[in-house]
Amino acid sequence: MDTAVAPEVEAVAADIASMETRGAATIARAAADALAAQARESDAETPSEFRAEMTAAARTLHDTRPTAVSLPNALRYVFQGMDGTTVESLRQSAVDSAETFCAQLERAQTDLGEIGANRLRDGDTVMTHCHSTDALACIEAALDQGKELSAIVKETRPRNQGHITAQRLRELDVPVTLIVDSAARRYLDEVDHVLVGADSIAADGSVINKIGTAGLAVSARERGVPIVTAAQTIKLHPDTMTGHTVEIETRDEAEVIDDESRAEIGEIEVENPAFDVTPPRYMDAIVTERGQFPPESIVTLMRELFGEATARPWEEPA
Ligand code: RUB
Repeated sequence: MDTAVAPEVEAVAADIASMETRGAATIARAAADALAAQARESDAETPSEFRAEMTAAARTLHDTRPTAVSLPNALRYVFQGMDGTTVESLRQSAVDSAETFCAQLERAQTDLGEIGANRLRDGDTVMTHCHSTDALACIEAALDQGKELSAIVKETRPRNQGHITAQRLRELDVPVTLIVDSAARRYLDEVDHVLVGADSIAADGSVINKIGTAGLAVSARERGVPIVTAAQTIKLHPDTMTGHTVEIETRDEAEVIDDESRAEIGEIEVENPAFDVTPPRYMDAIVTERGQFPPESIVTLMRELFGEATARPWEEPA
C-alpha cells in the first residue's frame, strides 16, 4: 500500500536534494517544518495510519542527502515528541515537537555564536570555507560585541557557496576579500582564524564538512593559524558512537565540468565528493551551544545528549 506523503513534504525534499535548501542547520529546520506540515495535512483515520504517513514522510526527507546528520537528528527529535493514542493527540504532539525543535535550533545558534565570538578579537581577519550559518553566527556575535573584523572568503568550488558567505558578510558591513580555493595557503599568513561549519561530527572528533575543509585544516595547522568548527549539537552523529562511518555524498559530475568542456578534453573520469573528513588532530576546537570542546572530547557530550539511543524512525515498518 502506498502511504500518502503531503505535497509540502515532497516539495521540501526536492528542494533539499537540489540544494535550493542547503546547509545542515537550514536542512534540519526545513525537515522538521515538513514533518509538521505532514501532521497538519494528514487525513489519516487511525493512529497507525497516521504513524505510517509520518514514517513515509520521514523516509522521503531522509533519503535526500546523506551526509548532514542534522537531518536525521531533526526527524528523530520530532518522532520522540510524537505521542498519543488518537490521531488528534499524535498530530498535535508532532506539530509541537517540530516547533520546539525549530525554536531550540535558533537558540542554539545564538548561544553558539556568543561562545565562538569570544575567540575573536577586535581587528581580526577570519578565513571562511563554504557557507555555514553556525560559523557566521560567531562573526555576527563578535560584531555585536563591537569588534571590527574582516574576512577572506574561499569561493568553495564547485557550487561557490563562498559567494553566499561574502554576500552575508557584506550585509553585516564586513570587508571581504574573495579568493579561489587554491589560494588559501598563500592567504593564511594574513588571517588570525579559520572558521568553518560542520555537516556531521563523529565520536572521535572528526569534522565532516564541505570538501576542501580537510586540506584547509592541514594548511592552517602548518601555518600556525587556529581553525575552529562552529557546530550546534544537532551536528553530532550518534551512529558514530557505535562504529558507523558517515556517508560522504557524491554529487553530479556536471557540477565540476560542463558537457562541452568535457567533450573537448576527451575521455576522463570526473568525481565530485561533496564533503571530506578532517581528523581531530587538525582542528583546534569545536564550538557548540554547550561550550567549546577539544575535538577528542566531543564524545562525552554525545553520550550525555544521546545515551545509547539511536532511533531510526524513517526505517520503522509502515
Ligand atoms: C554546507 C556545508 C556547511 C555545513 C554547516 O554544504 O558544508 O559548512 O552544512 O552549515 P552544502 P550550517 O552547501 O552542500 O549543503 O552552519 O549553516 O549548518
